[in-house]
Amino acid sequence: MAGCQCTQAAGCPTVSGNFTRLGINIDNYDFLIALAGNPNTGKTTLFNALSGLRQHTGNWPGKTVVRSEGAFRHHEYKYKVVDLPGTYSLLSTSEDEEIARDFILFGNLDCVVVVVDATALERNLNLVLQVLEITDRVVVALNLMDEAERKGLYVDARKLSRELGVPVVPMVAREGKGIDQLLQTVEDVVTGRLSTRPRRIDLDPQIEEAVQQLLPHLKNLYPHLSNHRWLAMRLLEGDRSIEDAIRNDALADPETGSTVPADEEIPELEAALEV
Ligand SMILES: Nc1nc2c(ncn2[C@@H]2O[C@H](COP(=O)(O)OP(=O)(O)O)[C@@H](O)[C@H]2O)c(=O)[nH]1
Ligand SMILES: [Mg+2]
Repeated sequence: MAGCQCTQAAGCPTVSGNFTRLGINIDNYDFLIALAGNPNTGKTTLFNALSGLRQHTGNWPGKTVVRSEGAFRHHEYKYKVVDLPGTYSLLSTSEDEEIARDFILFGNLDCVVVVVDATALERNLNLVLQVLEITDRVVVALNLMDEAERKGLYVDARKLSRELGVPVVPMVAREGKGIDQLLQTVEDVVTGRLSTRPRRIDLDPQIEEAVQQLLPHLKNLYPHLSNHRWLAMRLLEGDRSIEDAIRNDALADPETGSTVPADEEIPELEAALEV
């Protein structure tokens, strides 16, 4: 069982900065991973298989949504794994989507495992592509392969992996099939032995130009973040939750605290957004 048992991050003496906001208990682990995916794809089945009884359930800080985290070891590494709420997208239109999105964006994750239903790939790939826009440390767990077979569907995992630019591991989580390969693949990604090349959408040249204008400002403000391009795209779309996060200094580095230049930078950001 993880060391910290409190469900209220604010009352936990071992958490600080962004970690408090995201509700991560700082335990002794080498790598932090999250399970994302549409509802009913087998995330919790996989989560249970990975963490067994080493689980801790609470709420996401300030939310009514249940948060489960567990710990496991594979080879010489200790992992913390978080079971994210099931979502069809990361557009932040519901509490679940917001939690999943913020955790993938700001949770300092070493890898996101996106669990997909092999019998409903088209619907599931929507979320995969959104996660690939945010991070390149992604492994796709192609689950329910038994159901796909039963329905006469053949999914070519290698081809899918080439198309997506990230590893795809076929699985039957309920029977424990594919878990070894998944863990080996996750290890390869978190240790940097395997580098991914996520498929990303090409932007319209005018939007690309606007993104390029925003990037230096965002990099300057948030050197600790790795997804400046994604932030720029959301700002150009007029995403209120990201605008608010910038204004409220919610994207600050947990190590150094406040993003000091925010007051001077916001007018510059706004000017860049006028293009
Ligand atoms: N046939 C089959 N069923 C599975 C598999 N993995 C999970 N399930 C079942 O799918 C249902 C949803 O699983 P769950 O882990 O709760 O999905 P979640 O909503 O993504 O957390 C449960 O009835 C599981 O037993 C699998 O690989 N094959
Ligand atoms: Mg679940």
